[in-house]
Amino acid sequence: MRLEAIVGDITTQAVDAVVNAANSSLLGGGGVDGAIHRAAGPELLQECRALRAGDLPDGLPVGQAVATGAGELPARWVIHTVGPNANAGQTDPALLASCFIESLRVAEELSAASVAFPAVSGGVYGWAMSDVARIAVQAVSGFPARSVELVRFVLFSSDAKAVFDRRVDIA
Ligand code: AR6
Repeated sequence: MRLEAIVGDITTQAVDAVVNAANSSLLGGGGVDGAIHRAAGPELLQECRALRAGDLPDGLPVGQAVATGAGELPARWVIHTVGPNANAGQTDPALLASCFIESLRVAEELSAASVAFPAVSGGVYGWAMSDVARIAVQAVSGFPARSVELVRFVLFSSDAKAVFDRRVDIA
């Protein structure tokens, strides 16, 4: 599995699966979540509503992941995960690691070869970017991938990319 970090907009990534830093409602929000829903169009929200009406009446728990189609995005699937919210006292690194591991597990179920991750919990949910990078790279590089060949971390600033690059380089 190859790991890379780039500066970019995750909604423009032509990968098999784009990971969304969602909230438990799965019904949209700000940040990456808002950008993905805007770019994907109403089909994505419809699929999320169907999940809530079906298997996930109480929403998606923190640290879990679930896939939908990707609407108008250049990706094939969106894998929604819910990061821990440090501002609400959710500071267990295992919960954040679980977001990356569970997202990759879902990607493997889809036989995805390429996956793009944002800095889950590194925005509104208040985790330090250095902690997100360390936990993300450790979780991804320890994952026993079969179908997934490329994991791309798509960061919104060159500062965040530099933090990820340091971890990717020693992984
Ligand atoms: N592409 C790549 N990265 C982005 C983009 C983008 N288009 N937009 C923002 N980022 P956040 P969280 C960066 O807040 O901390 C939502 O309202 C951003 O600069 O999106 O997990 C959800 O509905 C930051 O570094 O996710 C939840 O309620 C990183 O993505 C809550 O926010 C993650 O920031 C989730 O908070």
